[in-house]
Formats: sequence, C-alpha cells, structure tokens
Amino acid sequence: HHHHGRSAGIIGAPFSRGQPRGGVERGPDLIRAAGLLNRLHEQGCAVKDYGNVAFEDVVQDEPVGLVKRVRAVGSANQRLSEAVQAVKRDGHTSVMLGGDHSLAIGSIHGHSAAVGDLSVVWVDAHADINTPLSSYTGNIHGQPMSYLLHELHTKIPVLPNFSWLKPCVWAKDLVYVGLRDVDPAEHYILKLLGVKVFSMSEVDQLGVSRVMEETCDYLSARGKKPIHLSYDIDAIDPSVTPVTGTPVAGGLTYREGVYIAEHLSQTGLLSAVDLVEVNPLRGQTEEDVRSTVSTAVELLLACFGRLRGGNHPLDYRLPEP
Ligand code: HAR
Ligand code: MN
Ligand code: MN
Ligand code: MN
Repeated sequence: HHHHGRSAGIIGAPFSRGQPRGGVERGPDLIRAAGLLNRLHEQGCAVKDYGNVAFEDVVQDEPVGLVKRVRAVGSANQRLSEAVQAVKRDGHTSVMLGGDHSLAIGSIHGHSAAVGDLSVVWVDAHADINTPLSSYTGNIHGQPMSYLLHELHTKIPVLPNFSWLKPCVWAKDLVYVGLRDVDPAEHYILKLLGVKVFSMSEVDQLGVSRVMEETCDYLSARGKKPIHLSYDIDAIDPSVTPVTGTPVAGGLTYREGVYIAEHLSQTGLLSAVDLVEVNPLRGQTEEDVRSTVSTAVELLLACFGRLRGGNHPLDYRLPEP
C-alpha cells in the first residue's frame, strides 16, 4: 500500500478544567518528551510543532446550574478551534494532544470550519454526549458531543463563552468504538438519534477487524468525508493505560487499540486526531506513567501509517554488492 506524503501539525492543549482532577494538563509535554515528533519524522512523516495553546486564565467561573468551569472551557475551546483551523489551512493532519476530552469541542469545530462536513470516530470508554442539563457530574469532558451535534442544538442552553460555537456534526456521521460506561441519558440520546455504536459488547462479538470494517463501510456509505478521530486513552484497558482520570475495567487491548488506528490510517481519510485524558498524577508507579504515555505514542504513530508488519520508503533500494 502506498503512502501519501503525510504531514502532522502538532497542537498541545494543556487544559484540565473540563473535569476536576489536576495533572491532565501535563499530557502534551509528556507525550512530546516520549519522542513523538522524532518517531513520526523517522517513519517518513513531515512534522510541525505548533506549540501549546495559551489559554485564558479565567478567574470568575461560578457553576452554571450543575455545569462547572463553563467560561474557562468555552474560552479554551475557542482558542483551540482557531489553532486547529490554522493547522488545517497549512495542509497538515491535525494532532491535538490533551488535556481532557472537553477539548474535542474546539478541535472538531476547528477541523470542520476548515474542511467542511466530517466523519467522527470516537474511541472511548464513555460516550461524552451528556447535555449540560442531563449531566449529573457537571463535568464538561462528559458532554462535548452534545454541543457539536446539529440534532441536539435545541437541547443546549445558552452558556457564557460559548456563543462562538455552532453545531457542525450530523449524528449519521458519528461512530463510537469501545463504550462500556454510558449514562442513562446518554443511552437515550444514542438510541433517539440512531447513532452507530460498537460498544465493548460488539468488540467481543464481532472482533475488532469486523468492527473497523463495518465502521468504515458505514461512514463511506454516507459520503467519504475527512475523518476526525477522537481517541480517549481510557478506551484502552486500564491494565495497559492506568494513568487516566476515569479508568473503566474491560477495555480494548493494546493490540485492538493499535489496530483501530492502523485501520483508520489506511483509509487515507484521517484528517485530524485527538489524543486525550493522559493524566500522570493518577498513576501509582513510574511504570504506570511510562506504559500509558508510550501507548499514546504508539497509537499516534499508527495513525500516521506505521504498520506492525513493517514499512519502507517508496524509493527504498537494496544495497548492491
Ligand atoms: N458520563 C460521565 C459524565 O458525564 C463520565 C464521563 C467521564 N469521563 C471521561 N470521558 N473520561 O470520556 O461525567
Ligand atoms: Mn472521553
Ligand atoms: Mn473516557
Ligand atoms: Mn493509501
């Protein structure tokens, strides 16, 4: 199979206010320190680091109903959206390193503002589709998809620092993989909108190869659009990636997680990737941190064409004796 002159535009998003636990803002620098940029470059991918987004320091941020840190999350995502738009205008595949999953709001919005209609593949233990009114935790990292879907527009209240945001994804263009902790309101929404879901039950039943084949068949039947992959590290089993805020037992194996990234890369349609929820302060040991961060790096390398069967440059020639 051929390569496409891939290039990655890396955006760090050191932001944690979509949930209550500190530490997840260290994700971008940890993933860089594990060698992501060098490893991408070594595999023949052009890389540009756009640095970390400078987020506004919001001081007065009282809850709106139950919803916490609304103003900080709204402002951060507006800036992130602009950063992703710049990366896409420069012609790169966008790589957003989180940070918590509330950042998918700005990442997906910016991606869509730059390229138009998207397919979204959301790989996560959680559906992250609570509305601000259905959430019982008030954490916006459990809500981002509800802000982005056209079909839920009338269910989203007016929120401070969110007036820039317009819904930009259709429910038919969204596929979930890896779900195993879905709230009742979220389950209701998924059924109401007919969203395509491959929970861990379907991964068990079909195997990951059929899940990804069906995912790509489903999406391409609805028009081949650029793919936005939003990868929550907690989709992977906590025995492999324990360093995350809300681990859930019974997750994807390392091999299943890598297969998902390899398969989406081979479509040639992958246009933006989020890698979120790596939180080093949640680890018990150094090894917990190392194994989580190195898995995050391997997932991203697979997104840019790395195959476990090996790769070689198009112009490779054997040495002559
Ligand atoms: N569903 C719960 C909520 O709405 C839990 C969300 C958990 N968090 C994440 N997202 N890590 O993927 O708060
Ligand atoms: Mn998530
Ligand atoms: Mn999750
Ligand atoms: Mn190809």
